[in-house]
Amino acid sequence: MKFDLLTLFPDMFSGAFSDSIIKHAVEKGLIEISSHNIRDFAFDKHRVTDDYPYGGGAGMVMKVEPLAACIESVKAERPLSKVVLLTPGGRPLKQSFVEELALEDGLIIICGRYEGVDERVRELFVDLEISIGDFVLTGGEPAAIVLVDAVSRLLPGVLGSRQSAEEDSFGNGLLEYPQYTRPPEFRGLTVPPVLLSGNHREIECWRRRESLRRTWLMRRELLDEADLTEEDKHYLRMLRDGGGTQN
Ligand code: 21W
Repeated sequence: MKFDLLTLFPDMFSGAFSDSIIKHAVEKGLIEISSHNIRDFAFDKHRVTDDYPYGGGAGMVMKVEPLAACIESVKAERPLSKVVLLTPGGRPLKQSFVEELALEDGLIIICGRYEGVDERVRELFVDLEISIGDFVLTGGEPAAIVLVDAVSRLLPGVLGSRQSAEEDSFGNGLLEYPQYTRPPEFRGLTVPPVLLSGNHREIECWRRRESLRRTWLMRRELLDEADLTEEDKHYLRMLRDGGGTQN
């Protein structure tokens, strides 16, 4: 998968993809990441990339001409890639949406700055608008790092066989179960005995119930979409009826 990042601040990405998993995926040729400085496509004397909003108001708007030139230059190299605009008003990123994006040939990702981009960029070039959540960033760059990371780890070969993309939180639609490693006691807090029992059937059952219990407590709405067995539903009914004493 090819990621092209269009930005006014390419330095924000240096270091961002040098962590072991993403870096390794680049080295193995599983993904390719390039950043493009939008300012290199501003051809006026002062290479201006933003301007005052028509109609007035605070802040600046990213100009259409440099963005158009930058997008067209990258798109010419990568005709199959989808053009993504990262914006607070976009479609909220969810694991199911990340799974859809992982099927694409490539993503050309526009990182907005200032108050936003000239609407004609959307009309002319943008295939998808994405938000990473309901909070306000200073620009699209941190969102681009999140998007590249989340999509990359789903591509075949990116995660080692030990880390599986299936098993983790949201991969199965539930929150994670609690995890422990040595020592068996720390400041009076002990590891749940079932994890030391060696009974793999019981461990699996305990972990599933802990996932269900945490999801019920913290993110109840996720249970509507999760794949639940009859046994899961039975356990959830017990939680709902104020249980929790029976395991
Ligand atoms: C923040 C851009 C606020 C625009 C019209 C009139 C990309 C982001 C961003 C930013 C505004 C994402 C306005 C979650 C985010 C991003 C920078 C407000 C004001 N519009 N996902 N006035 N949160 N943020 N525009 O902030 O670029 S994905």
